[in-house]
Amino acid sequence: MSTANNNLSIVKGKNIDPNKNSDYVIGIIWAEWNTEITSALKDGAYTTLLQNGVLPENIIIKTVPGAFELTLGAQWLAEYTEAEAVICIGCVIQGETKHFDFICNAVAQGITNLNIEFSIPFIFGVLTTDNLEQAIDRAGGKHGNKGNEAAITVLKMLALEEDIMQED
Ligand code: DLZ
Repeated sequence: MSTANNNLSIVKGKNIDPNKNSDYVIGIIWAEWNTEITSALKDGAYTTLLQNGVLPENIIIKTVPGAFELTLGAQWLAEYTEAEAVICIGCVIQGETKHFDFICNAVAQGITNLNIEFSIPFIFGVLTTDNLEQAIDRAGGKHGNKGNEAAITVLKMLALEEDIMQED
């Protein structure tokens, strides 16, 4: 869990060799809802990929209207582009209706299913918070930037895949 003293942003680069990342093609799909948050997450993911050797021309960035649409958008990136992994970015903020639960469950399950179906990494970079302040804290605030973490996670998963495949 990401806390004030412990978030993945501070282990940036651990176990990652930037020299090996220049060939990866990575998709970023991000939701327009709560744009001020998701845009910061997307920028964090993009910058972290670049800092770790991924080439800008190998990063495919697309938007969907809301978090609910992330699953299909991510699937299309996997199906119709060269993306070998997809970072899914969204922000769902608890409201007064049950929308929150439905959207969070749907996108979490949808992204889980994509990982299994395509056998490539689809990273869950979706904030699910009680309020806007918690989201700001995790989009470049005191709890770091969840977009950075998502980028580190995708690179670690791609490195893991190569590592396991080399053992065959
Ligand atoms: C409808 C809705 C609501 C209430 N809240 C959010 C939210 O906090 N974050 C988000 O990304 N999307 C929200 N949406 C939109 C849904 O994700 C979806 O775009 C619509 O229900 C249309 O399918």
